Amino acid sequence: MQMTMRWFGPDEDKVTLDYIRQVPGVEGVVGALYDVPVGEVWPKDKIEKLVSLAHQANLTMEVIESVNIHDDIKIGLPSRDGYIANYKQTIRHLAEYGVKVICYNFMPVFDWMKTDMNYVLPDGSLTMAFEKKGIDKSLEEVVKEVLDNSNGFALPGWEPERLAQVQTLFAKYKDVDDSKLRENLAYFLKEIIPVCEEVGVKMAIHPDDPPYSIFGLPRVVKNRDDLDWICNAVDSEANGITLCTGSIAEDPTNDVYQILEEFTRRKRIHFAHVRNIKRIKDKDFYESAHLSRYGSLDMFKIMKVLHDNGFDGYIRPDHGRFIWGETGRPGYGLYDRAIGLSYLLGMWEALENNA
Ligand SMILES: [Mn+2]
Repeated sequence: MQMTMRWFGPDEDKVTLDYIRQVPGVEGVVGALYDVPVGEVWPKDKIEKLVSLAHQANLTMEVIESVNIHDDIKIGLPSRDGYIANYKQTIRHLAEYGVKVICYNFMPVFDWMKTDMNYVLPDGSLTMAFEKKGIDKSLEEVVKEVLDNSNGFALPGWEPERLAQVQTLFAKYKDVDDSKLRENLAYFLKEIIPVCEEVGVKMAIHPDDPPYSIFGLPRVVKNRDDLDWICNAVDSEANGITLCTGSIAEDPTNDVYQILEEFTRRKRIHFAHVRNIKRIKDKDFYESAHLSRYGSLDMFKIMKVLHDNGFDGYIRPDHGRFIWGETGRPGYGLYDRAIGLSYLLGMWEALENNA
């Protein structure tokens, strides 16, 4: 197991590599290029520069999150083949610089959805929350609220230029239902997985966030059966999963422990986002502190299932709250992620010593 933290690069992140390297137990950062338009090839010189910054700080950069997928691939337009060719080239380039895992998602329009970016907890800390009443509004209002409350930081997968045309984007997806989206995902995987096998890269799909349909959009990474379908679509270890405990547990009918156990055993979980959520009512929730007692998930059970089934991929604490007056990109402050990460490592050490 390798513990990592997400890092948004030298220009986009308040949290520097110098700070990250001081968090005990962190071995690597999860990076990405944010200045390459979705669908284009990631140039080697930019990758080299980014990876070498991590190496200079004595950190690995073996996981990329994310190489986003162009809408034309998800919609299944004839232009997808060009974008898939670009994606293959990006995979080859990343492999040359030591990248082992690529996290991605296959959600139309929105990469994730929260309705409150600065939800205040009783102890005064700030976190992100999702409440159904927050999306009972016009699309434009929902988009504006997320973008206006990002504390001035760009949000991954929420490119303002793209979302300025949110109605046009929705219109493009009007003929794409679950089965069509699934077909388009399989088409994409059949194309790229052989390249991944050739260069030693593993793809790792992130579950939908939230893992059910919103605004009538199709969803194909919601639960155990979806993950099973994806794994079988191309039966290769290179066709894997980023198991995000928070996202998958947003649907209370998902058994996060059983899903973790099955797909760890099947050697398909290459990357784990380990965070806790507190269910408020129905499917409403907020992102709590990592400790089990603050949320609805049994974090020890999560770590034990990973450990006992031979997980040897990458972990990151995913998100943290804002505490001690820190501000920044919602979910990605330094302090609470560092605390959460230490807690996860503490449990891992106990599991190792007990084994
Ligand atoms: Mn996640």
